Amino acid sequence: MQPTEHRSAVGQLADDLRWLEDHCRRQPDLAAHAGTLRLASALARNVIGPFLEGQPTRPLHIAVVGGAGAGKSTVVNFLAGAKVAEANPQAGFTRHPTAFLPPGPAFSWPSYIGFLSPMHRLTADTPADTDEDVYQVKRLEATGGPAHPLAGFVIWDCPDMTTWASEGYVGRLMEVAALADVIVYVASDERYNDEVPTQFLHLLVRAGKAVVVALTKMRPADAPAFIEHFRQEILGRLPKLPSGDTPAVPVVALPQMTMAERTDPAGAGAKYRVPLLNQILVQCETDEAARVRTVTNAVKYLSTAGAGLLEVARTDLAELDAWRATVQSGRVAFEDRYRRQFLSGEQFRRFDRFRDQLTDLLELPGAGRLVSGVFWALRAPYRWTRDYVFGLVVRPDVLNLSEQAVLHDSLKGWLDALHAESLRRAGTHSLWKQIAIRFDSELGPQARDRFATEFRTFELKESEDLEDAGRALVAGLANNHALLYTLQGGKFVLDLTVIGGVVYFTWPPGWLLLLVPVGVSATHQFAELATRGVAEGARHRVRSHREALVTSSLSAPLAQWLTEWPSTGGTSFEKLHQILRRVPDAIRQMEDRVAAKVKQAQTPAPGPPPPQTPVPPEPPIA
Ligand SMILES: Nc1nc2c(ncn2[C@@H]2O[C@H](COP(=O)(O)OP(=O)(O)OP(=O)(O)O)[C@@H](O)[C@H]2O)c(=O)[nH]1
Ligand SMILES: [Mg+2]
Repeated sequence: MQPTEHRSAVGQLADDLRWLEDHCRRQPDLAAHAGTLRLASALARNVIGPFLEGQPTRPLHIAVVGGAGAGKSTVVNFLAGAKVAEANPQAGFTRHPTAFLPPGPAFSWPSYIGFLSPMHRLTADTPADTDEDVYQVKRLEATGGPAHPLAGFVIWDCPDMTTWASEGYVGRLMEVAALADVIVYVASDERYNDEVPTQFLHLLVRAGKAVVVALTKMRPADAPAFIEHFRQEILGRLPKLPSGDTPAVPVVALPQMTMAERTDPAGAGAKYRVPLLNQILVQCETDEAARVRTVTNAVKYLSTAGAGLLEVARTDLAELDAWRATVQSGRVAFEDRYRRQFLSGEQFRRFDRFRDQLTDLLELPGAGRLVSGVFWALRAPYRWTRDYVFGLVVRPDVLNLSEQAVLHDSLKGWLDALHAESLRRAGTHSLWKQIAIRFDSELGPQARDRFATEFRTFELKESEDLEDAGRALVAGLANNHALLYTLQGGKFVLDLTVIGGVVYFTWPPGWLLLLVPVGVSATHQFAELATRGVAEGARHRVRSHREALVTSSLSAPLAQWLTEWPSTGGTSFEKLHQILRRVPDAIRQMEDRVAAKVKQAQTPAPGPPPPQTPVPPEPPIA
């Protein structure tokens, strides 16, 4: 497997989880879930990706985490052995992560593309309270003494997760916590059992992180009792590791220290520093074992937490589906109302003009006009009678509501139904709540504006449509010369036959010749009936065409826009679908790839054994 293949697979997984995190962050009650998703995407980006790509194991990473003002920066100084991190009485002072590299044999900073990528690396020394998505890397000065006990480690001073402002920077904490091979969880005497840091600790254990607890600020005499109490109250309730084992979490106390102890951790403060260092080193017997644990636990966590991580996507998609169904049923009601209240009663009177043109076409052209004129004159009594009788028996058209009024009412009905449904469901999910809240100020007015714009295009189209259908009807006959001449000739012959027949059967001419106008009127009536039938067929087609036009120009685009409307906040229907489909597969793949890579690393390469080099002794820790 090529590193680039690993990289794109990991990158896609990390991006999908990150997208979902942003999606949750926009919903106020999902902030905690957003944090979990950030941890998951950072595990892929900062741990699994570099491992699969074969990045060097060194450095291992230690992340110092905990509530605001718990003493994290102070603990970082103890790990570093010098006052390097900015400890500050203002709770929530540290706002972005800073990595401290102990002096010693150089190791290269991870070069994995995407490593910590949501944060920008600062190149200049910047105050710890700079509140931006950044991190900095600082190298500790060499003391000239023995090698630093954490020479192969990076020590991360992290921001808190408890102040009100931390919502804005908790992502930075997650980014580094995910990266860590060892977590130092700092809890102070006063705030050790706060809900938020405890939940965070649970999350880290579920992600399989090796945790060392540093309890701070208690009176030295109280330290043993406090440790015992913490073990029972907090650690006794920890969840299981991804392997199913109960986590073994060592606890170290850093009681209230004097200024001298705090400013000189390697000297005056050594009695507190050494047990802490020892506990960290115990967690990492070898670099390789520590890293393999970090990576395998990361994939195990993703595969066990995967379904839960995607739960939000699943729920949101179900709600979006419900919204789409509501929009669609509104659309059906809209079209139905238009059909009932307008289309079924609409006669398209403008179409009569084309029907009359069709009838006129059946008259003889050119010199035949004269004969047609005679026939027309002969039919005068018929026309008068017909118009008179029609006037008596045909009821005037039922006053049809104007098309615009019907469409307007139908739209109102549609929007009212959507509004009512959003109010009804507002308590069930934030999607509906958002719709209900923003209906009057945004959704409703925007929908009406769009409809008004689309209606203008629709009006133009419908008028063209009617003209086109009428013209096509007339042109269809006018351009079909064979049929036209046959019909014209046929009608003429029929008229002559009728006249000839009347003259023949009533000879000698008498008052019965009056049957001639009756006869030619009858043939004309027949022709009219035929053209009326053809015109009615065309009118019917215009009606169905109009129905299709309302759908394609008005109701379908509006339904599409309404369906997507909750997406203006960033929710994309397709994206949620893609994520639900892609992420579980990607996690399974990661598991397989990591397992294969671990196996490969554990299988000794064939060939002569490497030359034995003396192992340097561990630096003594007093
Ligand atoms: N006297 C005394 N002060 C301490 C001790 N440990 C920490 N402090 C002080 O407590 C304050 C907070 O400590 P920090 O190490 O800055 O705490 P933090 O967890 O990094 O805080 P934020 O970055 O603000 O979240 C600082 O003023 C420290 O000097 C201690 O043992 N004794
Ligand atoms: Mg701090």
